[in-house]
Amino acid sequence: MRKDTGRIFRIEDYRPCDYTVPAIELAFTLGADETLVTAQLTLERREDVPEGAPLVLDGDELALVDLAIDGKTAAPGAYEAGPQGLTIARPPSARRFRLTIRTRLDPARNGTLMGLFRSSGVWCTQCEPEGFRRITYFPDRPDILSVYTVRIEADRDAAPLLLSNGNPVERGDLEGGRHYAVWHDPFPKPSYLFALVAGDLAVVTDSFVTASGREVALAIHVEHGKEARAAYAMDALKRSMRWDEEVFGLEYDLDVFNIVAVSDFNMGAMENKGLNIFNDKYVLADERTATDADFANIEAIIAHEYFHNWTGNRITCRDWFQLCLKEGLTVFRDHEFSADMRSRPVKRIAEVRTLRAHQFPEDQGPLAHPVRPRRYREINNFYTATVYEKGSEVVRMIRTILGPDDFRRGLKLYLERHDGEAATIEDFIRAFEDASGRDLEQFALWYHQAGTPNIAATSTYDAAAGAFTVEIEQSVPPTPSESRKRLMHIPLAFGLVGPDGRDIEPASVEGATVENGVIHVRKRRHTVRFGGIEERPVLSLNRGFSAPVTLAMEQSGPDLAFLARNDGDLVARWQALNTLFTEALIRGYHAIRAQKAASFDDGLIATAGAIAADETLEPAYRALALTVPAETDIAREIGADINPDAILAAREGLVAALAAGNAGIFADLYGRLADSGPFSPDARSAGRRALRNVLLDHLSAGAAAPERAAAQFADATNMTDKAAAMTVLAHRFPGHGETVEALRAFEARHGDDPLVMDKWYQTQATVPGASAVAMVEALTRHRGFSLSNPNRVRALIGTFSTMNQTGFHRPDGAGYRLFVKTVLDIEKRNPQLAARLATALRSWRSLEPERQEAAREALTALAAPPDLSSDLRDIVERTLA
Ligand code: B3K
Ligand code: ZN
Repeated sequence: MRKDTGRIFRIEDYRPCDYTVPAIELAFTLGADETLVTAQLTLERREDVPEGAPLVLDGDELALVDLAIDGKTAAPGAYEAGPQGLTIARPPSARRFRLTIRTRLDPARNGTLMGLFRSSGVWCTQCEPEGFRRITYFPDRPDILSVYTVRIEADRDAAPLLLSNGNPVERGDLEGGRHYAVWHDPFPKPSYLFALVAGDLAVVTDSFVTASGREVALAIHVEHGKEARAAYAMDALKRSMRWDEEVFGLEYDLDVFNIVAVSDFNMGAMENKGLNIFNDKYVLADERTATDADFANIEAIIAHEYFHNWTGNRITCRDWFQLCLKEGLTVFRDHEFSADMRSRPVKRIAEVRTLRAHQFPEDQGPLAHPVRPRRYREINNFYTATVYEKGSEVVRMIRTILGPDDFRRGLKLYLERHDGEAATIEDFIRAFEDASGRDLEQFALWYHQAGTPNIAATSTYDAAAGAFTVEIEQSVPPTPSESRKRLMHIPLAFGLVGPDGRDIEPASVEGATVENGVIHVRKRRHTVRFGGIEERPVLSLNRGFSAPVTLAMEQSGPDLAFLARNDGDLVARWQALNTLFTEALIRGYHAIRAQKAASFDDGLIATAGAIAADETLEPAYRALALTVPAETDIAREIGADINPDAILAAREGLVAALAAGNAGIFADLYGRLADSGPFSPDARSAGRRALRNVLLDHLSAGAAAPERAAAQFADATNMTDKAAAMTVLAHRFPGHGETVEALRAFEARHGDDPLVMDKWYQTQATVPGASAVAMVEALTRHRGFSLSNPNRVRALIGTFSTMNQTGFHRPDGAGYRLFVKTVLDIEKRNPQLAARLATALRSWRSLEPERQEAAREALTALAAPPDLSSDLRDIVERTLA
């Protein structure tokens, strides 16, 4: 593994490489134990670089076999090669020359899951961001674009399937039961997009005819016997391809498109040119094994990786500081796709929830960084919610500011101008400025400045003057290494909701630029005066979550309840009820901490009941509305001196009050939503199940016995209903006979299906309370548990540490001790996974003092080993700083 060197990479140090690599030929000889790689690089010295400038190539844990320069074996003194790099001090003076590098790899022992590794016997690669240097010596940086030709040779029985990027050119048999295939990718690409897969897999095929009439052969490769479970992914792929043509005018550009599903993968999936590699969790689904959430994730991730073909692959990043250039934009594109495939408001609410749950804590804690960071120690730690999700929000704001037409023109200009190039955020912004004639300089701070801006707003109505005045103030809190912040351009969509529930159009506006229902906040303070307002309106601000900010609005309970029932913007309407829930929970929390009972307002309970019963709202929307903020959401809103036990108690109190106050409505609805007819994963059917399962949880909170959940578990004909019932049993009725039996039956039925069993681990990892630690510890010794399968580790340890607030943050530190031991074990083989897990401690300073001390000890223990990887060292040191 890559040990920490302490080196910091800075954006201002960027300079182009002295040599480019216009072409590379790779030959892989795959063997049971070792793999031999021959790389033939065509190198070209840049015009402005003097003859003989040293050539420095990256490597990571490499073993060189031999090296030839222009076909002649190089003498050992002609170069310096070590595991971490190769330097030729005096390369040939000709502008162009060739290097032939042979390296020997041991994929079976590569636990990092970077470079070439084996997963369930399948050879596969992961090169982003710096994995290619684990295969051969290379200038492994995204601004080096090369044309790849790849020959793969392997045993025919072990690997009937031989895949790489681009189009297939040739294949044939060899002596001794071996065979080979040659692939050529005509599109120059950075090394991080290289991929190879070899193994014995089943295939599902289909085809797609592009808008211009080219036929593309589509294939999804999965483990034998799992072919039927790839049907939904194939359907999602074809819908993605059509959608990108229709919405963005972007067509696929190769003859084939391959997707491979593997079971050991550090991330969701990877967009390698023409050969996407997926965590099988995001490919395989059918009603008996996958939940509706799994189906939705598959649709989104298949689309995301496919969309990268243009935003990421055809136009890539100049350096890794520009990661959001491809990720933020591609997340925005996949969000839009899902919104078109499903329900737009429901999708938007889900995005807001995700952003708040994952990005806000990052932005508000020790790991905060700008959407485009300026420095990093380990780039793998920058595949963050800030780069991805906030990066997407920034693109969305550009559309809000420019309007859809100029936005489309700007994006088209960016794609045309930079096709085949490695670009920067400046290039991206310039395209929108050029297409729209607008100045985005102040707006660009969203890329450069970390931290979640806060908007404070108040409003007053002057009936005599017919004026409604809104006071808005922006502030950006300090973040690590950025103590002083500049004022941002924040687009706030809004509405003035009249007593009849309709928006009032003001006759005049003063105090800020207001365009198309958006207030453009650019100064510290704005006093926006709306004239010609005859009745007192209620302000609906940040509609559609137009800006990723925290909002502190002085709004009365009745006004919020009014918005929750009437706001024409469904996202803002959801927000109003959510704010009411949050405020009630925080009051309950403080009451509990003061040893008093929490009580909940009848009006709020009735509002929630009315929304549950409102048949004009789609079920998926009602499910979101009735979902009480999670413990982590409440903790984030409280902000400091957190006691997770009191949060859990407050939340349980509210859920029980909702159930008690609406028992009739909930039970009736639960009965009427029962599934009838054949299963369909479509959004409408999924929405009905989602609502029914939220109701099951609420009704069970008010029930003395687990009958309803046990019956649903027994009767369920799909995994969504079954897993939901199992979770309600485990969380609300721990230790009950029905719960024990359900967990046993689930394991007996699905014990040999890892993806399904992950749900079983997750359910138990989230059982609230102090006893979870012992249970999770026992599960680490369960025969199905393995530290080398990232999905399993995330299901148990990742879920426990991020979703089980009362168990993980036990005041005696027992949760942390189990966590530290496991993370350090994982670090030895897979540092990237260990570092990702360690971010669970990032909000430790917001805990109450006793837990804070225990967390500090845990972080100190994580930092203690002398030879930590750069991945874990980077996270732990920043978290402790
Ligand atoms: N680009 C990859 C992520 C690579 C992560 C490397 N640690 C998947 C994606 O965002 O589409
Ligand atoms: Zn991506």
